[in-house]
Amino acid sequence: MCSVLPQRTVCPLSGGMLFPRESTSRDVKHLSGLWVFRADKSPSRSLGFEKAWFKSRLSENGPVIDMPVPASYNDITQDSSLRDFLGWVWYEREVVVPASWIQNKEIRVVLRVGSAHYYSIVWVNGVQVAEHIGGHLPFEAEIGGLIRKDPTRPCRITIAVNNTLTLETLPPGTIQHMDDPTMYPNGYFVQNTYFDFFNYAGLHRPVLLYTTPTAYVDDITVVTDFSDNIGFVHYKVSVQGAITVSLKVTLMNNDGECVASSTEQEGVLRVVDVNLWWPYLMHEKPAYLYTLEVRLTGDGEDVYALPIGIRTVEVTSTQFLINNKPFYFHGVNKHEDSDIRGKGLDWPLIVKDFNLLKWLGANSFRTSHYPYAEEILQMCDRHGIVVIDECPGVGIKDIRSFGNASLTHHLDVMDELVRRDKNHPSVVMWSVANEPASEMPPAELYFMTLIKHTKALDPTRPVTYITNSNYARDKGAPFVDIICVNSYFSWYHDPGHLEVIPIQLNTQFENWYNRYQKPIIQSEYGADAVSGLHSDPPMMFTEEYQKVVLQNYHNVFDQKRKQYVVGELIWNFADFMTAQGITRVMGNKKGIFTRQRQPKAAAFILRERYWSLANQTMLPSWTKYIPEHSVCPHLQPRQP
Ligand code: BDP
Repeated sequence: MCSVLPQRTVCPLSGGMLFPRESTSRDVKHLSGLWVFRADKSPSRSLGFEKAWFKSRLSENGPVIDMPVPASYNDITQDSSLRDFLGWVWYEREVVVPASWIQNKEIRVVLRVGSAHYYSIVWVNGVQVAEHIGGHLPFEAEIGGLIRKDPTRPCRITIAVNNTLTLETLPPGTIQHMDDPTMYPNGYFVQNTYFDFFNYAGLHRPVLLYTTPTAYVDDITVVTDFSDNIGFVHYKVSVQGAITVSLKVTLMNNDGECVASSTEQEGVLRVVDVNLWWPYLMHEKPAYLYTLEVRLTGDGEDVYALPIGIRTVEVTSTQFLINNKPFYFHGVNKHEDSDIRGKGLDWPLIVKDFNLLKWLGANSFRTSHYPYAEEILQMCDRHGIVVIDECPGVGIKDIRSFGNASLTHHLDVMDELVRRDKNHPSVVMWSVANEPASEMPPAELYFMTLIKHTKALDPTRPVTYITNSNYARDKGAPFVDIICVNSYFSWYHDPGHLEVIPIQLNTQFENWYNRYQKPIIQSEYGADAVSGLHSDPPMMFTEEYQKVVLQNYHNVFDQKRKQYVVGELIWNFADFMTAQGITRVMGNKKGIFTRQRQPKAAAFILRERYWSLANQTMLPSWTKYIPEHSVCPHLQPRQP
């Protein structure tokens, strides 16, 4: 058995992106709630810049409306021109900052934007403090100096966000101008995208202010390992603003007891009788988390407490191993998507989705097709849901999106993604793209560079991209650790012909495995079903058809998972919104739950299957567990 991921090194640090947490040395002030908003509907979309809307209150230079943050702005009003708007929108919020933040010059005040889709510029009291490209990852600016300039004024934060996509953005898109006056109004243009979800925009994740001392913990990188009952936590702390670094690193178990400590900035902590981080349904105590507390002393005290899980991930030619045990992904693909909120972070929705995942017996999901909120990954860490973490490389279909500018941006996005998510035990693999045109000649160099780069950033996790291209023509497959393949037999191919699934799926697996000898995940499969639509014998778009598609796939999975198939992820967890088009009825209906999270018939099929798979794949030592969510007596775990 040969591991392709033998190294356990700590990746280099350059500027951290630690999640803002309160501590004895740090405050957090959330700015969620109502912001002031205006879309710049001027023909050039640049009136806001010409008139410098950032220089004074937005309400002083035109009409404004209320806009909730976090949320996409598209579905908040009754105005279809805002739903389908292209260009700059302007958000503003005034904040009263605690006096202590102003008075104490030894405090850094940081403004953090969790996600602004797609391109954004931020001003504080009229001064530009940040500019960020990319809609799914956080960015920050230190604003202490600025707000101290005039302590009597509230701090006015203005954020302009533009949802225009180009051939060099991730995801890519193009703007098409329609110049024929007999067909279109003057100045008419539309945005074309090559992905299948609505291009929601706005401030999608929390915006907040947090403080740190001027000498502060900037980044922590943790890589874990174990041998017998000893866990090893390799760590590295990056400190900024301190002349001399003096610190204490303490690892605490989940009872708050110290299990290991050190005063070195970089080192290895040894944990006796280690509790490993196990996925949900694999172990009776899944998702065990320790806390790594870093306490900086000397020039001023800073404390940061990072939850960590001790686990390993490896890939062989036929298996995916977590803690040296075979792991089978039985999970879902999701979207950040819901009624009214669009892609806005919403806690009731997040908790509901995790309850549904557990009800389903799902042990994993893929963040199709962009990085999800950090808050969601934290839930995965805490509940043992395994994550394939995908970057927004979706819809790379045009040969011009394989150029240098695109690649450079893609590499930057992977830097940002790995920096943000490297310490999550739930994240077990990076996906650098979904269904790119990987048969095009430039794909070979592009993916070789991208995958090598990602492995250099993080040598401890496998890297893949999701393909639906032909096995013989796929240029990037030689570089991935795992083949992830999407297919829609009897849907996009041979629509209505359920009988072709067994043979075509079998051929798909055999071809890929024989050519590359790498484990395979069926990273998407499914069929649209309009909830409440029925027919027997099954016809396309009914709940029965969706159910039978799944069952046909499952029969083949059951043969191949004995060999080299290591996972199955349904497309999709829930119905989701897309651009309007003749193949979409109010969005994509391949969800096993509706957009409102009610189950279709397929959800019950999948639930039976996933609990049964859990029953077969859990660790033998775990014999007393009765799945609290299962109502099916025949799905109880095996007895001793
Ligand atoms: C797959 C894409 C996914 C689509 C799905 C579909 O990866 O984004 O939503 O097809 O058409 O190929 O439902």
